[in-house]
Formats: sequence, structure tokens, C-alpha cells
Amino acid sequence: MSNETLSNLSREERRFPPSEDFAANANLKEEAYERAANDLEGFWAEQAERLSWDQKWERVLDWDNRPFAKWFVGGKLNAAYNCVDRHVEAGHGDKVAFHWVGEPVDDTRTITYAEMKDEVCKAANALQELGVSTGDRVAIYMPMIPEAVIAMLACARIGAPHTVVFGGFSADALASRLVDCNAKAVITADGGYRRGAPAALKPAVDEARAKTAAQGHTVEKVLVVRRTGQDLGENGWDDAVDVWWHDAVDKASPEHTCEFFDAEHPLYVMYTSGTTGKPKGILHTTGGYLVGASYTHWAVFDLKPETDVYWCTADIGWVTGHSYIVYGPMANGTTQVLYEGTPDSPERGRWWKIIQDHGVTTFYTAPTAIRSFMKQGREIPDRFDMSSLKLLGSVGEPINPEAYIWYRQVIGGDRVPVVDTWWQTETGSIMISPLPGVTHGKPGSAMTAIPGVSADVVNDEGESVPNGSGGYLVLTQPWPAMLRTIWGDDDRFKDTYWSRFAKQGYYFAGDGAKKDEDGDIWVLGRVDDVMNVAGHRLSTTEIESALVSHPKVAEAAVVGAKDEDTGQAVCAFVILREEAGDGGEDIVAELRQHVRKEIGPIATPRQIMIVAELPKTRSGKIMRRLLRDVAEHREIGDVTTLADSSVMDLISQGLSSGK
Ligand code: 6R9
Repeated sequence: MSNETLSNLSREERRFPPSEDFAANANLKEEAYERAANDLEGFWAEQAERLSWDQKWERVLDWDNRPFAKWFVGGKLNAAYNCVDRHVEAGHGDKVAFHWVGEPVDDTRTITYAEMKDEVCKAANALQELGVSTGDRVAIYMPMIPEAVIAMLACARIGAPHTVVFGGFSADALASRLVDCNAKAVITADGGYRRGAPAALKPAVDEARAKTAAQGHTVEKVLVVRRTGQDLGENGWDDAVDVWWHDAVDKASPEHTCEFFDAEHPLYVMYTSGTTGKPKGILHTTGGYLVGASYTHWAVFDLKPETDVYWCTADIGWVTGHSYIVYGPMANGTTQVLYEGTPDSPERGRWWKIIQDHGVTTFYTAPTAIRSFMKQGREIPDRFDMSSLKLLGSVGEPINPEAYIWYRQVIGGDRVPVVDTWWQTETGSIMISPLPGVTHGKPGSAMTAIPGVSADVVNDEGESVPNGSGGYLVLTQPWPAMLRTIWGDDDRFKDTYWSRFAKQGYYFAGDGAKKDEDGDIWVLGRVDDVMNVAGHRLSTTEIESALVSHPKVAEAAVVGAKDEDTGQAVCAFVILREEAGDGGEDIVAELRQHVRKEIGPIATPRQIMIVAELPKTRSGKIMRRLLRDVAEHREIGDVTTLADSSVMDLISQGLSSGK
């Protein structure tokens, strides 16, 4: 990567040390880095003590059969017991587990840990009654209601691995996952609320069931929560298969003696939408995963379980919802906000009102959300009292320095640490992040691997690059929450993650990154998002950051399009801020000049298109593949994983009408 390009982002000179008070009271101090480096297994064994084990492990790590790791070998535990029962047994039954906020205003529920325990036990009994046993797979396709969490923990309690499929996914996507992991049962709801209206779920389950039946697969039972009360349609109920939650679960006993499972017992399968090919079912197991999720939640969010009110806005259909709503926070006995709806329904200040109403201390969201709030202007959040906040987190994609600063200043009142957390479905828990009480945060950098994790940036040969250079992000040591395999496909597991740097035995994350002059890590995005323009490697993120730093720009997506002269050329899609109107006649020239100035002539976009929306997946990642199709004048590819499939039509129309 050219040094000119590399140095651009690290020209960022703003630094944000923690306040003295925060640093003095932090859960993890600087010495933890050294302690973990000197005795990795000892460090993780120490972290494992935060859980309750029925039988202690004999060996911390078995890495003999690489890349198939076993952690806490011989240990036995139950994930659900760790997330609910033990808090009740310790006298914290009255503590609030969830302040649940439904999308319809005033539709709220408060649920204590004791109530969670009863509900999880009832659901576990009901599932067993329906014929689900240890080892069976159960799909969960639900809105963000407490029953979704209860369903996950009920599965964990009986040792039936769950696979949560995001409620916004289509019947097709659900069907392919049901078949891939051979799910015996589905837990769903009639529907959920989205932007003020009920959105059906059950009909998609029926459709998916029909599709899988055609492939010889049988879903034996479908357990249905009544959430919206909407009509299920003429053929919308099959007595042989469908069972109402309120019939099966509400009547079940709240007494359930749990079995303790091997630390390596499968906990869940989470499908990730790879750019091509069929989705990969990432397998996580029980002991190591729970250790990783609970330790990182405690360390990175500086959890103070007595006083914190924590809110992660992710959907439980994504790994972030698994690790940082269900397993990490609940293993730690955290009080949380759980919100069903979208950020702007019924009004744009909805999130900030929730923070104000519940005194949220710790808030974890994605850069894409932050940028869309930036676009609306600070007047909206400024109307709310968010002084309860003490820490902000970001996850999902690189956060541009401008978005980081806005987040810190406008949402965090310029006083709270921001943690930019890098991790993946595969890693199970946060890997690279500032420690809020130690690190002097740099806007745009995820900084360094947390204690217990070893990351590096390497070149094509797998050699560590010097500071100031870029390459591939790798994890050089195993960690407890690492994926164990791809469900049913050990070869693909080895091939995807472990073959690239097989000689060194490194885990290849698929992301490009660079080390700045201090050795801090800047994640540049997927390797396939890195462009090569006239022999210079340019990061989409870097150019996007430059564009977003222009006062008229709200959001930008950059792709590399084939170019006869330069191999690839930079094409940018830009959404303007509302107050910028249409940007003025010379907006394109102005933005090209701006990028030229910020990064250098090599990065100047060949083409800038002003658009109203960008195509995003439901987890908020920009689908650059589709934008590349536009930029290369191809027919637009598969749009089924878009949150809003009409966006591509809008973009194409806007371009052909010359806007
Ligand atoms: C947790 C989650 C993983 C990919 C990952 C990377 C990107 C996530 C990031 C980040 C830069 C961060 N990513 N966090 N890039 N900075 N803080 O998002 O999991 O959906 O599997 O996505 O997301 O490209 O490889 P997942």
C-alpha cells in the first residue's frame, strides 16, 4: 500500500484520554496486557472463573488438532444457568434484566432476573414437551421481543443449538438455513412492529416450511408467539405443526432442572452472508464462547453491574445481539434496554428519548446509524438529556473520524470514552478495541488487540509489517470464543480462515488493515473492498472518510470500478446533508477537489454520483457489490439481502435522469 495513502488516516491527530476518574475506577488496567501476554492460558483461566462451572476443566486449551480448538477441556456448564439462575441464587432475582420498549409508544415491559428464570424454564419444558431434545437444532425467527431472548436461552438450557435468523430475512433465506442445519423446530411470532405497522413473520415460516419440504426436510413443530394479533391468513395455521406459545409455554412448569453440558457442546450456529456462495453456518460452542462474551462485555464496556443500564441496539438476529445482548450481558447480570423498533419511529428522537427515560449509561451501536443521525442534524439529539451516558461503543464497520467525533460530542457530551470495537461473527467476541480506562482513543482507529487477544497486520508472505504500513489483519493466537468450524463443512472452515497463512498458523480475518506510526491498528474494511488504482492500493473506507469530512456530505460509499487505464478507478456514491440542499452546481467538482486535497490526486474519484439512498444489508453494511454493478454499467445483481430492495431502482433512475 502506498505510504502516501497510508499516512492519510493516521494524520488524524486528535486524542481522547479517559478522565482521571474513569481511569482510576476502570475494570481493566494497563497491566492486564502484560499479564495476558506472559501467560495466555492462565489469563483466560482467570476469566473463566467469572462463570459458574458444574465441573472444572482439566486443560485450558487443546490446540493439538489445529485449526480445531478445544477450550476448557473436560469442563461442564450450562449457558442458561449462567445467564439467569445463578443471579437469582445469588439474591439478585429482583434486579431488572430488561427494560423492554416495544415500537408502539407506551408498549413496555419490565422483566426481572427471577422472571426471566421462570420464563426460560417454562420455555425449556415446553420445547422438551414438543419433542426437542439435546443436540436438535432450533431456528428462531422473531421480532425484538423478550420471548426472543427467552427462546434462545431455553434452547441453550436443553442443549439444543439455536440458529437465529434475522426477522427481516425472506422465506428463501430462512428455508436455506433450515435445510443447512437440519432444524427440527422453529420459534417465531405472528409478526412484529416496524415503523408503526405490524409486519408479518408467520407466513414466511409457512412458505419456508413448504420450500424445505420440497427438498425432503421436515420442520416438526412451529412455536408461535402472539405479538401483533394480526390475521394469519386462510391457510395460516396447521394444527399438526403449529403451536401457540401462550398454550405451550404459559402452561408449562417454571421448575426445570438443567443438565450441564461439555464446554465444547454446540451452543449456536449463526449464518453469515458471505459475498458469494451459500451462507456459512458459523458454529460456536458453550464454555469458551461464554467466557469470551462475558469477559469482553465486562472489560470493554467497563461494566459496573450495580449501576449500569446498558443498551445495545443490534438485532438478536446478528452476532452482536447474541454476544452483547444475550450471552455477555446476561452472564454478567446486567440491566439492559431491549428495543423492538427502528431508530426514527414514530419520531426521529426516539433513541435519545429512550436513553433519557431509562438513564442509559452504556450505549452500543453501528456507524451507519450514527451517520444517519448526523445527516438529520444535532438539533434532534440536543433536545434530550443524555447526561447518564458514561461510555459509547461502535461496531460493524470502520467508523469515520468525523462520525466518531460527532458521536462523542453530540451524543456523549464530549466527556465519555468511545470504544470502536472490531470483531466478527467468527470471532464470537470483541478482539480489537480501546480499553476505555486505559487507551487514549484516536478517532477512526480500533487501536490494539485487547488483553488475551493477539492481532497483527501482515504482508502477502505472512510477515508482520512495520509501523506505517498496511496489509492483512490476522489473529495470531487462538482465543476462547473463536468459531469451531463451519456447520457441516470442516474443509470450507480450513480453507476460508486458515489456509491463507497456513505456514504461520494465523487466522485470516478477510479484512485489510494498517498499523500507524504508533503501531495502532486501523481496520480498512474487507479485503475485497480494497481497490488497486494504478498500482496503488486504496481503501474504500479512507476515501469515504475523506468525503464524509466535507461539510455538505452525510454519507458516502466508494467502489473500485474496472478502468482501462488504471486497472480500477474510484467511483463514489454520495448522500448530501439535508441542509446542503442539492449541493449547488459545482458540487461534484467541489467534492473531487476535496478528496484530492485530503488524500492526494491518486484517490480523486473518476465519478461521483449524488444519490438519495445507499443499498444496505439489514445489518447496515453497504452492499458495494451492487454499486460496482452500477459503476461498471452491468445489470444489477442479486438484491435479496438488501434491507430495502427498491433502493437500487432509485439509484438507477436518478442516474439515468441525470440527477
Ligand atoms: C460484529 C460484526 C464482521 C466484519 C469485519 C469487518 C467489519 C466490524 C468493525 C469492522 C472496522 C470495526 N467490522 N466491526 N470494521 N471497524 N469496529 O459486525 O460481525 O457481521 O460478522 O461483520 O465487519 O469488515 O470483518 P460481522
